[in-house]
Parts: sequence; C-alpha cells; structure tokens
Amino acid sequence: MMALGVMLAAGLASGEGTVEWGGFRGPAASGHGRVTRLPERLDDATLRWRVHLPDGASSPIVAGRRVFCTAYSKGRAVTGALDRVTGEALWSRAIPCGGRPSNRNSPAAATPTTDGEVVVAAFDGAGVVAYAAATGKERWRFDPGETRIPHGWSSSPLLAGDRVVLQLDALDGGRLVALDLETGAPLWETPRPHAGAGYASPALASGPDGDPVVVVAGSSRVSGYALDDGRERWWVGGAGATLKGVPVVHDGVVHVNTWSPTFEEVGGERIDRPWEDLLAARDADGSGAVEADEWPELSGKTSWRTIDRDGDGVLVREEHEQLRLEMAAPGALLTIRLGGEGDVSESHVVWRVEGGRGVPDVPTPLRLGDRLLTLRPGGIVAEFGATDGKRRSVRRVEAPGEILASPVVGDGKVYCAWFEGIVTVLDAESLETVSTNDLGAPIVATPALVGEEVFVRTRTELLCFGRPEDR
Ligand SMILES: [Ca+2]
Ligand SMILES: [Ca+2]
Repeated sequence: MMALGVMLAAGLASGEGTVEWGGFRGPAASGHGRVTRLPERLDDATLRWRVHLPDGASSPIVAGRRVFCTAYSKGRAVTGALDRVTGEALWSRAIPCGGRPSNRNSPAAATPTTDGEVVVAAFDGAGVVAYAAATGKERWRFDPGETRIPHGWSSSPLLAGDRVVLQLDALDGGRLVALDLETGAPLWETPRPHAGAGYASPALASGPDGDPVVVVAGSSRVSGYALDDGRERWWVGGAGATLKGVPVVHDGVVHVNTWSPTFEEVGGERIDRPWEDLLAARDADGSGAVEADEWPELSGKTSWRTIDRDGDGVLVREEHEQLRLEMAAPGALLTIRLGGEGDVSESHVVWRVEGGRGVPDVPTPLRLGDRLLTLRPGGIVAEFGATDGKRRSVRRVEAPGEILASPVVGDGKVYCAWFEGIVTVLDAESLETVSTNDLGAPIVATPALVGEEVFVRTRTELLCFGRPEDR
C-alpha cells in the first residue's frame, strides 16, 4: 500500500512539463538528481516495486508521474511508460528492429529523452521514433540509415529546445543530425569525416556569446557545433579512438573521457608500423592493399572490422592512416574551456591526464564540487581535481568485474552500478562506502535519481527504491 507521503510527492511533481530526469544522466546530463532524500541501501526494506522488462541497456527516464524505458525483444524495439508510484504499465509500443543484442550491449542501448510531452527513443536497427508521453501515440519516425559500428549504434539522442540532435558516428565516418522535435523532419546534417566507431552521446553547452552549442566527443576530436545550423565552431584534436559517455558540461568547461585500444587489441601484429612495412609483410599478391585473406588471423574479427572501415574486405592506406591517427592518442581524461573558434587544441585544453589509474573508459565522470569522480573495472573509484587534473585519491570498493553505467549523485550519496549487479552507495563527500547491494542481474544502465526514489534498470527488471520510513 502506498502511503500518502509518496502519493503527495509524486502528485506534486506530476504537472505536465515537469521533467525530473529527462535523458541520459538526468538534468543537463549532469548525473545530479533533483531529489529530496534517497535510501542508503537498495534492499528488500527499501524496495517499492520491481517489474520484469525485456532485455535492454538503456537507462530509465522520469517525467512527472511517468517512467519511460526502452527494450529489445524478439526483433522488436520496445518503448514503454510505467507509473512511477506503482510500477504499473501505462502503455507499450513496439516497432520492427534489425539490431542484434550482445552480452554487453543491446539494440536498446540509447537512453530515450523527453520534455514531458514527447518521448524520443533511438534503437540500433530501428532508427528513431517519437511517441506522445501521455498516450504512447506515435508522432513520427526517422530512419538514419545503416550505421556500421561493431557494437551497434548506442548514442543517446539530445533534446535541445525544439530539436533533437543525433550523433551518428560509424567506422566509415560520422554525421551529426538535427531533427524537428514536432515533426521529425531533418533541419540540418553535418558530416564528421574524422569520426570512426563511437558510442558517445552529445551534450548541450553555451558558446561565449550565449548561443547554444552541441558538444560532441568522437574519434580524434571533441567538437562544438552551433545548435542553430550545425556548423562546427571549435574542435580539440587528439581525442583517441572510440569514445563513450557524454561530455560533462560545468561552469564554462567540459570534461571528456577518451579511449584508444592498444596495438595488441587491434590485430596484435604491429599494425602501428608504417604502411609500406605492413604491405611488405602482408600484401602477398602485390595489389597495393591488404585483402582479408592476406590477414586470415584477423579477418572476421572485431579488430579487422575496426581497421577495414568501409567493410569492403580490403585494408587500404587511408584506413590504416586513420587508425594510426586515432591510436596515437592514448585514453585520457581532459578538460576543455568552452568557446573559441576553429582549432582550439592548443589554446583551450585546461588539463589532460593520459592513461594511468582512474581514467575511465565507458562510465562518464561525475563532477562533485571541485572534484571529478571516475570509475574503472574491478571496483576502482578515483577522484581528480576538476581544475587541475591532479589525481587526489584512488580506492577500491567491493565490486568485481566491469563497469559500464555512469555514477550519479543525489542527497549526498553517489550510486555506482557495476556490470555484475552490485550497486555501491558512496558518501559523496568522503567517498567511503555506505552500502553494497547485490541486485542479482547484470547492469549496463545508469540509475535515475528522482525525488525520493532510485530507479535501477538491470538487464531483466526495473526496480524502484525509496526510504522505508517514507512509505
Ligand atoms: Ca593485397
Ligand atoms: Ca576497406
């Protein structure tokens, strides 16, 4: 039974247009929840409801009384709304989906976004679809075409005013596309020829003149694009190969984590050597290129798909050069001052930490006051000075395995959801562990923090937790 307090809290927040957690990482993609108080433990005592969901890697979002989720089931891309207080299904819609699920990822990997009126969902293999938030009535669809990328298109759509921005990076190049939120019609499209495979999502920031700028982290570059017409206003080079997460915009700067595979991870056999040396070793038929059958150990594997960008079965000089350029920049945590025009690689990089402990791959860093909190596999929690990049502490919490979800914070508590199903709650000040909670199923999605509630989507369920005394 729901107590009056819960009903009231949800009721007060349920006015149309109230959007508490409207996209990936919540308000302004910050990872900071608009909350009153949150539970210290996620267990039977704090569980308010749990519902089964089809498989998915996307995060739940919340607007007023509704929670929205996406999922993938038997060739269908599913979008649904649930009652925030009871978990009851309000509506569910499905469209055909040609994407393929995997251990770590899903065609439903992109987190949907909403302004409280419309929900926009994106799927690998099904494109983008918009529904009325209240009824689930379909408003429009957009087909981005095929996106060649090893783990499937996963970038979350950005809702910015009257438009939706899509980052469509792929092995053979990328695009940034803006759609009209009302109709789904394309407003502009900007090619991103330097982009390779990437899974990052765009973020919204302001330019020096106050104009909205879309910050995009992709292979080789972090860029700022004008929201109004899509022109690239500034960029910073040396951004690595395959980026995830979302740029963290905070008070005139943006923090970005980048990642590059090691040479051993792409081919093993000294793929970083000059093209002429590679040809001498591999080009048996003297064609001036390396055909797949000239590198049988690699062909058919992810590493071959990574280097043969256009997927024609032939490795040519341009593809090799692009790979070397990306891999020349190791994984890093970098902070860029917003603004400037053109190449601001020299002028606007405030600090850069390359490699080493605490530099994250998949999870987005969390800004906590003058610190940046980062998560690494094996329970590694690190903090960096946000203004100087100095590594302040590295600790290990009780959580084995991978980390794919991003940390989020509310009510002085940081929630870290590890792939093996452990959610660690940390004190946001001391970073001491408050509780360790086993939810019993893999977690890829970033939790949502709203009001008095913590929403966690595992691969099989959506769970809602709240403080027991509030029931
Ligand atoms: Ca050849
Ligand atoms: Ca090729």
